Amino acid sequence: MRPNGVLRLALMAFFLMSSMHAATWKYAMGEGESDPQGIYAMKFKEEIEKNSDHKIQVYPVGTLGEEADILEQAQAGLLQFVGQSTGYMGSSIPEMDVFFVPYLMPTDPQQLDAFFKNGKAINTMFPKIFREHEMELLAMFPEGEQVVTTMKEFCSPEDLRGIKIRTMPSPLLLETYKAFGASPIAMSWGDLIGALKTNMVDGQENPAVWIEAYGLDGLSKVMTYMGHNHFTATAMANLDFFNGLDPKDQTLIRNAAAVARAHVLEVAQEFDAIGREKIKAKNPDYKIVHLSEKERAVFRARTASVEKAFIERAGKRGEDVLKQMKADLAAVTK
Ligand code: 6CS
Repeated sequence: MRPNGVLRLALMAFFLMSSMHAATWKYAMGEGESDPQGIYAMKFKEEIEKNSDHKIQVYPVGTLGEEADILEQAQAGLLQFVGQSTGYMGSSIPEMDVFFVPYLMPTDPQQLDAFFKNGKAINTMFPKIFREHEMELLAMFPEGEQVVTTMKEFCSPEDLRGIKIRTMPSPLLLETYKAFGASPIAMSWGDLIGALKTNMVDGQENPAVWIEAYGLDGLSKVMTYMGHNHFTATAMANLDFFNGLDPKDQTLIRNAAAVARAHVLEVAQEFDAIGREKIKAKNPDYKIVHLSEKERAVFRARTASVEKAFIERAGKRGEDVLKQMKADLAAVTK
């Protein structure tokens, strides 16, 4: 074989190997590109593509199915990555419902950062739990403080009696709003706008950035901060896919996930404030209420039944996760 033939063969093998190595990975998420999960995904994509020959194809919510569908697709290996709201995960990973036990997270932004960055439950316990469900946890992050939109003001469980509050499909969120005195209805995001317009539900909870972005303030009269929770999102990889990668690519993914989480932790708080300001500017008559500590204490006193319901469903490990979340909360708020 002529020398240049050997060289050509070597070059072809090299490019074949490098093309085999350069992949396009699918990343589906539960929000749009300009929403917090989208900001996370686009930063992750930027980091992966900046530091390797791989590409990331991002699929916003609705392109490959609704929020409830994409975790199953990722677990089946149809997707390499998935971004998901915790409110859609409790039915497949019961321990994830711990994120719906009220008053378990700090409200102060710095304390919240530390809770997500250093908490043992999130950074040590959940990665092990996710692996049992065919997923490699890459990041968890808050998108903004949960705030409740309704047609009438409320400041006590009595005021919420008979009020139909939509919740994400997490079984524990129904328990939470029953404990708060309301009549909760579990519903996917895709059905909520119609349900609000037809008075099938009276209200719902989401962060201000989401309320403003999707016009939920236009379908309510007041939004109330109870200090009861934050909207938490996750980013994960299919476990078989991740374990099948060479260590270099695993490190690439973990580094990209860490950079993206730091980025979204930074912008999510600002975004939430911007969302609130936009609501005030758009609709000066719209009421924004912050319950007092005394009023919050009445709701907080009702969380025991929610914790009990969580442990009944998530078992001993759920109880251990709950204990650790409380210890993590104490560690950042002391
Ligand atoms: O309320 C929901 O279901 C939606 N809310 C947010 C903040 N993200 C996606 C989720 O589907």
